[in-house]
Amino acid sequence: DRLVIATHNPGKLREIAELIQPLGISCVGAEELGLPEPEEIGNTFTDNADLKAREAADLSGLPALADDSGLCVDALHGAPGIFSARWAEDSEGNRDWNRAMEKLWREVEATEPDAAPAAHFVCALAIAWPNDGQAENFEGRVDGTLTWPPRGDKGFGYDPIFVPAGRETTFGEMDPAEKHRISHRADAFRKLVAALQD
Ligand code: ITT
Repeated sequence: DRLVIATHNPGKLREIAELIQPLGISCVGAEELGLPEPEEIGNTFTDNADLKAREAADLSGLPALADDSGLCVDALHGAPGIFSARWAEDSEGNRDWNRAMEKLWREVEATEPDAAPAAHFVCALAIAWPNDGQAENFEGRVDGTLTWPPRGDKGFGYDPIFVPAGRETTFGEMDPAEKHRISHRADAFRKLVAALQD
């Protein structure tokens, strides 16, 4: 049986594929199956992950894994949080990460001019099986600070402005293997793998 990776975000899909690879599970992306992108109407990372996993499982008839994630900034009371992707969208729905990072930094600067602003990434994973109204959830987190200007062209999304705690380089400057040692996504995957082995 194949596992559907219920994401339309290529950066995420690549990371999830790298994290799943050692488990020897064969995967297929939602886009490859022509699955639609569900509207994320939930109020939490977990609700949105559930909704994406359940819809992909029901439509494909295969088990599905979804990831809802985002960057939460303390000085902005947890924003952009579940709206992290939507912050990057223009009125036509096109995403521009440079603009999103700039907008975020401007808002942070307005509240906390010269500190290294505290932030964390969250990753909520959900696995769902077809026509089973529920999903299993695993949540991961990584703490750090924001930096400006952006550094590095690896990773995706907000990686160039996030410095994980205890490091000096941004996620954008790290090789995938290094990011996977500490990332919110890898943290959630460790919990998923531990649960599957029980
Ligand atoms: P899917 O819903 O199709 O999976 P999405 O991009 O819309 O893709 P989310 O709603 O979960 O996914 O948005 C998460 C956003 O948070 C994502 O677009 C990134 O901008 C950001 N994000 C999540 N994990 C990240 C990471 O590891 N590095 C940088 N940014 C990340």
